[in-house]
Amino acid sequence: MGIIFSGIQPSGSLTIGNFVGALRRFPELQNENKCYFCIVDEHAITVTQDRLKLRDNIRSLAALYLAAGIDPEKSTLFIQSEVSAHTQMAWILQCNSYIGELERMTQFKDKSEGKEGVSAGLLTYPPLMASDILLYNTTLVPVGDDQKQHIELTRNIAERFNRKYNDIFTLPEPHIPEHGARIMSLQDPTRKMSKSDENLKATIFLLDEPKQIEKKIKSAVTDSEGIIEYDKENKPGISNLLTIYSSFSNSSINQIVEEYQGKNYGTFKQDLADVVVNSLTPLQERYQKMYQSEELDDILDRGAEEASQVANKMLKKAKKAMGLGRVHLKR
Ligand code: ATP
Ligand code: LTN
Repeated sequence: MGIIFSGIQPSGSLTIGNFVGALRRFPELQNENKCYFCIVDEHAITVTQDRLKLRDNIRSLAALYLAAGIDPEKSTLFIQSEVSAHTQMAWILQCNSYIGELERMTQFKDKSEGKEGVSAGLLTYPPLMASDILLYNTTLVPVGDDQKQHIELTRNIAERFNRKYNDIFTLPEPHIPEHGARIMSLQDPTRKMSKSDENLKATIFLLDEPKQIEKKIKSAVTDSEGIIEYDKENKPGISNLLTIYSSFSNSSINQIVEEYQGKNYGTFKQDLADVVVNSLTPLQERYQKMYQSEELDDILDRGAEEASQVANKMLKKAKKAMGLGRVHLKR
């Protein structure tokens, strides 16, 4: 049995990228492993969030985890800020991270580039992520391709700590899907589809209405050739749509290319919209029920309690290893 940990930021409404790269792969892991799924709200505040929207996104994300098939009887589902060991461990791990290695993270470079008033939290985001993972003796972290670098850094921080103080941390492995690990923006297919993209046409949200999905797919950037084939370098737009099609159907990219030989982009886009809408509709129905239910609060309360018990044990070990706290004199 492995131990799985993964987190998603409530930094906006979830996209089909989050779904294909992460969320929809979680349920199948629950039977064979102990799983922890987290709403990483403390990561979301590394950039400014609207207070009311953040609260809503947190509840919405919890409901989506359940709608996607997370079973609270099997897995622990919780909100990061409700388990205080995460930020406490993050401080310990920050003190074992180097500024240089944090500055080299692609996500930090992307999110800070050209911005004024970049928060210190954006730089120290990876040690908080390392805490999430290391607190639970995690062996496997299911994520999209963009998070590989953060997991590599988590391993380096853990190894460094183990060597310097005491061998307490398990080194985790990333678990990245073979296909759909990086769904690209519909408007700029050289950039990753992201829930915080300002251009709303670039992103299909899991909770979009069928009409919106259709409209966004129809206005997706392609090329003027009109030939449906997979060529990531020269035809990034149509290649991304093929990846999405394949991710939402049981067909491989080759089969789809074959099926659409001689057909035009319009037909292909209409069929793609139908495929995406048909897979998202049942998820959206389950989501609505969960979002409204009091059961959701009970699940999150239980999740925070279960997670705290495990996390506090590891936090205690880490503090002891570094000499924090005091020696108790027996009376
Ligand atoms: P933000 O835009 O706020 O940075 P995000 O959309 O990149 O957010 P995260 O919360 O950072 O989403 O990521 C949640 C999970 O979804 C991670 O495992 C990440 O690798 C995966 N993921 C995010 N975007 C994509 C994408 N375009 N394709 C595949 N997987 C993705
Ligand atoms: N950094 C991740 C979100 C995240 C995460 C984690 C993923 C925070 N903590 C722990 C896996 C394990 C992201 O931006 N997608």
